[in-house]
Amino acid sequence: MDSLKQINRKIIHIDMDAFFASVEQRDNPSLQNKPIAVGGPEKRGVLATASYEARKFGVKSAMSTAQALRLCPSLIIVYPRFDAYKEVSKQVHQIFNKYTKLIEPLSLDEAYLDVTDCDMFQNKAIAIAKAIKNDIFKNTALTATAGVSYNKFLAKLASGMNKPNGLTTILPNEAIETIGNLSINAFYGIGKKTAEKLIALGYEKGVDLQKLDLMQMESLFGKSGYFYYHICKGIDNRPVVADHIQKSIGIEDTFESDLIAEIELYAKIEDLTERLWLRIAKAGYAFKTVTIKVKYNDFQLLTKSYSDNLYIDKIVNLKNAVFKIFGQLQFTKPVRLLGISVSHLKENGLTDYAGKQMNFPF
Ligand code: TTP
Ligand code: MG
Repeated sequence: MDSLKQINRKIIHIDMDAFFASVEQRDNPSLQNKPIAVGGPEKRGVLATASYEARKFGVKSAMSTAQALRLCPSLIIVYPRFDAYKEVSKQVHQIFNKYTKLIEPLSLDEAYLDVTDCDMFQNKAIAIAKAIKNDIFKNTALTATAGVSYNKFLAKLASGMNKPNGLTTILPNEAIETIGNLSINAFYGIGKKTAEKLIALGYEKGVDLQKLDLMQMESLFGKSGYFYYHICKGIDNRPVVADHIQKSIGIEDTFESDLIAEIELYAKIEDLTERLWLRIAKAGYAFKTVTIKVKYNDFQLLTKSYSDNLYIDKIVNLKNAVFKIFGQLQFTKPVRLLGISVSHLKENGLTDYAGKQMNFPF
């Protein structure tokens, strides 16, 4: 019964194509049809994404700019313009809103839509997805890829199968076979390490996992065994959760050259705290949790959090929390990135406006 009910849902996953790069190509005609990448400078920079022309050379997200230039010497590097991407993201979200209110954004360029109750196009999800793609193109001059199925896992899998500007459907009677053919590396949520372990044990494709019972899946995946056991059978009960609420506010800096001296790190963290407070103050949130993120020069990532029982609503308390965490961190390796974020937010949580103004000359 449960799985029957699931098959009645209609989920669309939308993912903008080469998002940052496409916005740059749209806004600057001299970049069109050329291999471009959006990211940091040649020295120490990392790429956020690359145009499809650049991907032919093997250039991709998270690659160092230096390596990308070795693969594709004619690559044009463009610095990111986050405001432009946010603007497009807002426009696209407004388009989604015409079709359904059940929108779950995953990032600036990706979202799940539950169109089960959408009464446009005779409730045909493929036609709705087509209309959304057209609407996005008409309004933003950018292309998006859509995946259509009866749950989130399959909708996202479908959109990944045919990019860019694709529209792929996985029908209920195709799910088992499609998942069976999926290589372990391509399973959403299975990380590189787990995939390597599974492959070493002889599990290379979905079909190898589909043969296992729940207990075997739990011994392979631990707590996630239950989830993947059902995923392999094409069952994913996760609802599309409309996400109107901001979960965290953060700020981070990648340094031109690595920081080693504690005094430099201290100055940097103080500067970041003050800049973060400006953002918090603008948004008006109080918060309970403060997190510091550190990326070392070998790309090892470390996060450490502190949570207060009461909401923090003053910069002095934010600073105390930040330095409490900072004092517990070991800086054994050169640092290339520092970030701070606050979470467990409360709207309109800042009452101490006078204090805020005194702390900060605007
Ligand atoms: P993605 O949707 O993963 O990538 P994309 O839109 O560039 O390309 P695709 O056609 O394959 O969907 O990410 C969306 C944006 O998020 C991307 O344009 C830039 C940013 N991003 C990063 O900054 N760093 C990353 O490592 C990734 C993967 C994305
Ligand atoms: Mg994308």
